[in-house]
Amino acid sequence: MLLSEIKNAELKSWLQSWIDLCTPDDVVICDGSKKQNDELCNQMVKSGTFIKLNKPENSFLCRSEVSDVARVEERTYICSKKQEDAGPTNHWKDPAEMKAEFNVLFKGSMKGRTMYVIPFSMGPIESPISKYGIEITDSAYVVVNMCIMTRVGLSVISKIDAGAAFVKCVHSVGAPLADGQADVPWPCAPMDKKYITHFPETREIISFGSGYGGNALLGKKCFALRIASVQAREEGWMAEHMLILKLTNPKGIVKYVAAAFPSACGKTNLAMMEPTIPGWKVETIGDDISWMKFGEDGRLYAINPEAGFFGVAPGTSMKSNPNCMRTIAKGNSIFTNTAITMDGGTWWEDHDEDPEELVDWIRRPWKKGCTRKAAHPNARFTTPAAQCPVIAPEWEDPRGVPISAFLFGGRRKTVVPLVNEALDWKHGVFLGATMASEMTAAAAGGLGQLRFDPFAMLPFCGYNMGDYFKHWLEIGEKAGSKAPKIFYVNWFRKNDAGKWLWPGYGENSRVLKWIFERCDGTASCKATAIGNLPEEKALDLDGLKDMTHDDLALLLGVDKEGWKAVIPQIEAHFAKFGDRFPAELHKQLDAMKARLG
Ligand code: GTP
Ligand code: SPV
Ligand code: MN
Repeated sequence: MLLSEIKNAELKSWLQSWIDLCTPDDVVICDGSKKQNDELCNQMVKSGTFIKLNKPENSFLCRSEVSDVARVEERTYICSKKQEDAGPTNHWKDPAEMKAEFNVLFKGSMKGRTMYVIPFSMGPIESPISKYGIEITDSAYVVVNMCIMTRVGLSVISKIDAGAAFVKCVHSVGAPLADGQADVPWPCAPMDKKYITHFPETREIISFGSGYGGNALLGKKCFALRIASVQAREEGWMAEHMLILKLTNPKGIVKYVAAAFPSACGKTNLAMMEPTIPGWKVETIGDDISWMKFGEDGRLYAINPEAGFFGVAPGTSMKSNPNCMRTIAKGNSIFTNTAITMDGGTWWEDHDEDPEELVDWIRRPWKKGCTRKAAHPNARFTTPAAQCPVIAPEWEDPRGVPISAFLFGGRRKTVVPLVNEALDWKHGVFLGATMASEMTAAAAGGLGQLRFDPFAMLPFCGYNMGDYFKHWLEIGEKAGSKAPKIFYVNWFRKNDAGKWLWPGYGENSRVLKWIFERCDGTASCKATAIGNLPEEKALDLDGLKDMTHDDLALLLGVDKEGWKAVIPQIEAHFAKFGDRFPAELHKQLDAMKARLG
């Protein structure tokens, strides 16, 4: 397709203004075809950006520049007109000032490169819940990743030509090439030039200087969460950092569950887990993002706006996540910052294979026993969701699937029990608002530090989080008795010796079973100061090895002193939001204090 064939005047003039500013050598409209994809992959193999792997088939390894390995929250901004609309948890810049700065940064930024124009749909192209975007980028790596993660095709341009709205996404690696200058495998700009910016009022995203993940694949966190959360609040729906799974009990009864865990805290794993308890089945709808709207029956229906998984590689194995291993074994995948084996396969920490020798992600020789990590902790695979052997047949149903339960969770070594059911929706919103987790390698900086990460949305809420809490309370009002039940889970409790108390992964099905049966009102619980917890006998522990009563008592107990100790931290966390904060959550905190005595 040629630029001149685009009919929509707004799209045409927007594209032209960026072509004029960035002065690329060439402009290519992406059609999502296999042919174009193969050409780009071959071109990246030639240029040294990609290595074609011997296995799995049609798959590639890409190694980034060592400083461009994760989302950069410090360089991420919400550029709303008023700073208070970005709120205390977001970095903010004035939209006019930011654009003035971009006029300098983007000037000639694509010189020596091709500008790709990617028309994409978040959600099935014909779904009424879906939304469209156009991403401009000067990175072929971004194009081939977007072709896996979203639905790329010229039919999106037809929709826009016919008047459909679209989110404007602009991305440049920020590394123009002077005449005759040789390219590097992973071009990017220095940290102080990187910007990941969002203009919620005009539905625009502008990203400069990074080529990695959520910084560059703009359909994902930038659009499907930061911009979509603003749209969702205005239009009465929800855009959440949640996996969606289908849970079937031995009688064949189905419930859909959506779970919000912070980055690298277990969404992909839970979404496609293999239950260890007989007769139960888990199938996948999505592993990272959920868009939910009310259906005609008053229930919340969820779609997965993505088409692929951009998953954490280290820790993924046939033991922890067999269905994910089977998904990537089918090929058609991109591996970023993993190690490469001597026979041209990929490897990362806790992989099933145990090779003697490797080349690590920074291209250094690596031998078994070496204390250095061979893969970057945030190394990722990009793989088509359709290849997942347990993808639910209805995963692309344009109507979405009705949600019965929301799970919140994070990494907590201490205090937080294995599972806790909220007393009601408002208490559930309190649990979501007070979520805290130890930081992971998914974002640069702060590894291991405990931070509040409400609803796993701290880095992804595109507006004032005080208003976001109110939106959650309003959704509950609207849903009434049809609201999903809310639970808080923690797979990451440790004992004093630093060992996991809970085996996790497929064994989490025991917790899912209790949740399923709580939704049906058939499982028992004990009321405690923090919520409803399972008694030991209510949790199916049949066949669970190496679990002592002492461990279980810790996992299913209420650490009253531990909870009392976090109250001042919760108070300080709530105080940040000033008058945008809903009074209801102060009431919830007071009620918890009273229950703790
Ligand atoms: P993002 O893609 O960053 O949003 O991450 P995610 O939430 O999808 O996390 P993912 O499922 O990729 O898990 C991240 C890490 O947590 C991996 O190293 C897993 O092995 C580990 N993990 C996942 N589930 C469990 C569990 O039940 N127990 C333990 N101990 N570790 C887990
Ligand atoms: C996350 O960090 O939550 C991710 C990876 O899912 S990224 O796409 O880089 O945001
Ligand atoms: Mn994520």
